[in-house]
Amino acid sequence: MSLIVLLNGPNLNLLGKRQPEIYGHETLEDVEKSCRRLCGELGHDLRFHQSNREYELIDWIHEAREQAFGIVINPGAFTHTSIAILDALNTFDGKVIEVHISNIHKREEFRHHSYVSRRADGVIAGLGVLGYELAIRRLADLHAKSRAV
Ligand code: DHK
Repeated sequence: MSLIVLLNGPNLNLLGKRQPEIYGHETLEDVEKSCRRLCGELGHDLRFHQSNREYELIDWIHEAREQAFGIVINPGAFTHTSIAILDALNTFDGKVIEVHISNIHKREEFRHHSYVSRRADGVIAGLGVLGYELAIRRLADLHAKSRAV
């Protein structure tokens, strides 16, 4: 299994246009391109999705169960509200890295709590869109280590 599933939640389709002072100028297509390039270099396949609908994110997590060794997820605002996404991630046996483009801890109080962090093996926040690539590198590393033993 060499598949990584990368999921983006609500409003991240507007990356580059939406509050660039917080989320930067790169678009989600830019992020997808750089993540695909990196996965290619690392010898992994990438499935890249974005949805504004909670159930779609949950369905993609379920799909990943039998197919992927790792999930990178930026759940957007569902980070702070969704027990359903947490429950879905708890059905997944691989590694999970949670990514936030902005530093959620420096922002409004309601962004400080993450349901997803109760499941995540690692959390990246505030490193801009570079966080996605770092998350992929971490998953690739963990995968290589798990095969070495
Ligand atoms: C993205 C969002 O859409 C917000 O709702 C989160 C996260 C933060 C980010 O930084 O990527 O609070």
